[in-house]
Amino acid sequence: MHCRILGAPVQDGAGRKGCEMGPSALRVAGLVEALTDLGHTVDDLGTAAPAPVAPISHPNTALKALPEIAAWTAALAEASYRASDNAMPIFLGGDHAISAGTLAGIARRAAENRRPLFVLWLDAHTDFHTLDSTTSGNLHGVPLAYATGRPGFEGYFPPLAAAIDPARVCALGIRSVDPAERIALNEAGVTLYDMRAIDEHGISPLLRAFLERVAEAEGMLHVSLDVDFLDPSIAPAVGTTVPGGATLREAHLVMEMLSDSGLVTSLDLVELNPFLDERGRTATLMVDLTASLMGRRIMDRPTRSY
Ligand code: EXY
Ligand code: MN
Ligand code: MN
Ligand code: MN
Repeated sequence: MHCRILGAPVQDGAGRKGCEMGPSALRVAGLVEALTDLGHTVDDLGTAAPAPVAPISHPNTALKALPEIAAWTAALAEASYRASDNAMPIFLGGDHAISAGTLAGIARRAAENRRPLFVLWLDAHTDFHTLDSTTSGNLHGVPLAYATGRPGFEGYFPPLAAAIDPARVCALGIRSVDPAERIALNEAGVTLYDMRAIDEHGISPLLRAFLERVAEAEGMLHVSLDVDFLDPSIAPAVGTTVPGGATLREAHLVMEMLSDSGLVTSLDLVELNPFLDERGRTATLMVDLTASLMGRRIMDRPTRSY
């Protein structure tokens, strides 16, 4: 497969600095080599450049870094849209605010191709706040709300060429949802599998049901992998750790099932904060999970202790 890598070192959407180093850490952890070793052709486009913006004020005074993020996501959306040949875009965060841009760009591409777009959101959080409902003001908590067309982003984030249908979103690994998100999620119809559902049923039947919907609709599938989907014991390098996350094998099973499905058309790797890592173990795990998504089988996996 032809993959196209784009780094987006956004960190102002998170509560603590450090995600700016994410793309470099993933490259140092061998992302490109892992993909080429699997026989993929990799174009590494480097890093999206920020666009200068005039400062904007917003009634929610908790908001931080609004103009910068809006500009970043616009540039990213354009880049992902422009990269719309049959290559598979892989976006390297940067905090999860970059997915406001990646989702917007991919949704535009799906609409032009007249294909339904599905999203698998692998995260402890639903990132479903609006600019009005967020209380932390951290914009990594809003990308899914923005991309599914929730109100209040007009004039602050770029207008969407196409909104993603929230009924085509599956959030897996959830274990930290704010009250305002919970209300919105119920109304929106997002398929929400929290860690209780995973513990009770296992990953396989939950993910299989979603993948059958994608296949049935001949849809495109965007996967957004937030480091904090994983349990902090195996992935400490993220600023928003939540105990009780996915195990190493649960995470690899998700990726192996996605690989077998052949349905994935784009990927975000987000929230890696190398400043919080321990000898690159989290970056290495994210690369290994990407390799599983891109076809590496368990028998071919290098011996590692994360
Ligand atoms: N819901 C909380 C907030 O809005 O601040 C926590 C968001 C964490 C977001 C990280 C990227 O997943
Ligand atoms: Mn090429
Ligand atoms: Mn997230
Ligand atoms: Mn998260």
